[in-house]
Amino acid sequence: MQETPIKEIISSGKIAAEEKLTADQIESAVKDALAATKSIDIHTHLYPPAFGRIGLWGIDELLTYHYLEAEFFRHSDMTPERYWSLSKREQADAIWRTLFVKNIPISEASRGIIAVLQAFGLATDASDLSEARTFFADQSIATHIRKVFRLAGVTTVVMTNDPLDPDEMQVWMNGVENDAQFQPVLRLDRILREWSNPWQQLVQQGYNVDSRASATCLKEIRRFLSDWYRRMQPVYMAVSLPDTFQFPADTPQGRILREAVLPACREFNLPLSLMIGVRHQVNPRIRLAGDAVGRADLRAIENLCRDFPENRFLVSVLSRENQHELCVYARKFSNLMPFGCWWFLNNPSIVEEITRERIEMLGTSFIPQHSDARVLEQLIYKWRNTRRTLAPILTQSYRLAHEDGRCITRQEIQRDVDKLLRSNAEKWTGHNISPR
Ligand code: RAT
Ligand code: ZN
Repeated sequence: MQETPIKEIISSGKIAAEEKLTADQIESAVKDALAATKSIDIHTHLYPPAFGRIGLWGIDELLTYHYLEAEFFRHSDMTPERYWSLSKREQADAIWRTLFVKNIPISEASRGIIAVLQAFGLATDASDLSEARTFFADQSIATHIRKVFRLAGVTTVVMTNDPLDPDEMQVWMNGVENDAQFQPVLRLDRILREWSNPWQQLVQQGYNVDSRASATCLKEIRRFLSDWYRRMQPVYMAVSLPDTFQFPADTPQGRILREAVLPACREFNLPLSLMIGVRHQVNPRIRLAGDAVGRADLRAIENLCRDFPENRFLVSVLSRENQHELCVYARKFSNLMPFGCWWFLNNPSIVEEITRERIEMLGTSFIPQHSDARVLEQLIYKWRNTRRTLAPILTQSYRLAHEDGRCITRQEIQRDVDKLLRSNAEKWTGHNISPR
C-alpha cells in the first residue's frame, strides 16, 4: 500500500480510513517509530578523535565511570584513598570483581555495562576483563565511533566544551576541524560559578578582567565570549548550577550572567542551558562521585524567562521535587524548554514518572532525554533504556487519546517521535545539527 504523505492527510481535513490504527496496533507503531528514529543527544561529555585523550572509550573507562565508583564504595571495604592510588586498569579490575562477579549487576549503571558487552558479543559473566580489553584494543576509533552511533541509534551528540580547561583550550587554539557528529557547546561553569578564581585565567588569555566584574570587565567577558563563539561555533552556551542558584543576584556571577552571557546568547541567537540542583562535593573523598542533589528555587527560572523574553533557555533540574514546577513554568514561558532526566534521575522508574508528567502537561513540546555519556559506549545502553522507557508511555498516551475518540495514524506517531528525539532539539538550537 502506498503511504499518504502527512501533508495531504492534514490538508484533506480528515484522516483516510486505511491510515487509522486500531487500539491494538498502537504499541507496535510506537515501537517501530522509536526504533526507526535516530536521536540527537543534546548533552554528553563525548569528543571526536581530534580531541585525543579527552574523549573516553573502552572497558576501563566504562568501569571507572563515577556512577559505578559511587556503587563500588558501597560494596567494597577499599578506602577511597587506596582506590585513587591504583592505576585505571587496577581500578577497573576492582570494580569488575566487586560489582559484576561478587554481585549480580542490577543497578542502572551496572546493567549498562552488561548491555554494552552484549552489544559487542562479549561475555557478560567473565571472571576477568581480558577478553573485553583485547576487543577494545583492536578497535580503530573512527570506525568504532560509527559503530557505536549505529548501535545506539544516534546521529549526533552535543559535547561539553570548557574554554578554560587547559587541555581542551589547547585543542581549540590549535584549530580543530569541525566534526558534524560532535556539536560543540560553550560551557561556562567556571565563569558563572566561581568567578573569584577563573578571572585570572581570562587575564592569561589576554582579557582585561577583574575580580569585581566591573563595567570594563563585563565588556571584556563579552569579548571573550565572542572570540570563543567564533572559535567553537557552539549550538548553545551552558552552565551547571548549585541548588542555591538565585537570579537576579548582585554578585559578580549575577552581573556576568545578566550583562555578558545573556546578551551574548541574544547576539548569537543561542539558547542558554541551565542545569540546576547540584550540591558540589558533599563528599570530596570520592571525587567526581562526591556530588549530591538539592531542591532549587525555580523562581530564578521564572525571573529569567520573564525578564529576558528574547533569550531561550534549555533547562534540566536535578531534584525530583523540582520537576513539576519546571513543567508549570514551561506552560507559562515558551522560551523555556525542559530537557532530559539528568544524572540521579536517569533511572527507569524516575524517567517514567517525569516523562508521563511532561507529556500530560506539555504534549510533545519538550526534549525527553539526553545521555550525559562520559564514555563513548555508554550511548548504547543509555539510548536503549530511553527507547524502552518511552515505548509504553507513548503507547498509553495514544491509547487514551484513541479511547477518547481521536483516530491516530502511524505517520502522526512517527512525526511525534521525530519531534521528541530530534526536531525539538534542532528547532531549539536553531541548527539543523545533523544529517540523518
Ligand atoms: O552526570 C554526570 O556525569 C555529572 O557528573 C555531570 O557531568 C553533569 O552531567 C554535568 O554536565 O555537569
Ligand atoms: Zn553532564
